[in-house]
Amino acid sequence: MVTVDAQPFPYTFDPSRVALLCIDFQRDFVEAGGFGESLGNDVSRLRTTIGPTRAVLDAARERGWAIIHTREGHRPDLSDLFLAKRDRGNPTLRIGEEGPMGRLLVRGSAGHEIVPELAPEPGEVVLDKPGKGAFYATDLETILRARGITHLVVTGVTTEVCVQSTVREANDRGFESLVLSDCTGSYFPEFHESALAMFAAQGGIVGWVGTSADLLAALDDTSIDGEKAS
Ligand code: C5J
Repeated sequence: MVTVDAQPFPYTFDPSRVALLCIDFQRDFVEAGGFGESLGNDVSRLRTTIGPTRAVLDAARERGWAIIHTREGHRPDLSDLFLAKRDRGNPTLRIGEEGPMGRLLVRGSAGHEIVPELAPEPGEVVLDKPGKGAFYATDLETILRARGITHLVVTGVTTEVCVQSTVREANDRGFESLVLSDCTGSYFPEFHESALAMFAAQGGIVGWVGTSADLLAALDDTSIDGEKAS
């Protein structure tokens, strides 16, 4: 078992039953010219998440964890895009319209791809989702249950939108989530802090919050096969 210092109390998991979730590290959210910037956001605020997430991804790969990358986006014909989603944000550049990285949040466009630093490797699951929560209209729950996963280490953007929706959905399905504060980010620092505080409040009503450094330190203390290192 691995135990990580976390809020509101230490987070313990069986390394054979954990998955790393990397939520929506797409060029459209993290790079200039994408969907996030089209909404008037400063995307540089999200880029600080990439380095720590890469370190966690490397550790997860070394240990053979299940790794799941999600991408938010839509079919090219936009048949899975509700008007309630399309009609939000910047009216001059909506989902499906042509931006500097291709059609915004459309599957197959350059902006829909995961940033090269965190690109999926063969054998890792890449899950396309039309909504904010990664369980909504996807087979994520089936994939996790088929592998016996009970615990999720969560990274991704943005903290108060797709990360928050996903950890709440996970909690309702009985998964235990550790959200890494430096591997998640928001265009709004105050929303990032509030969302993290909400997860861990009331005795961890949604989940746990920790740092990549604390997770990596706990993994260093544990051998690759999950035994406590001597
Ligand atoms: C947003 C996301 N912010 N991945 N999506 O629209 O958080």
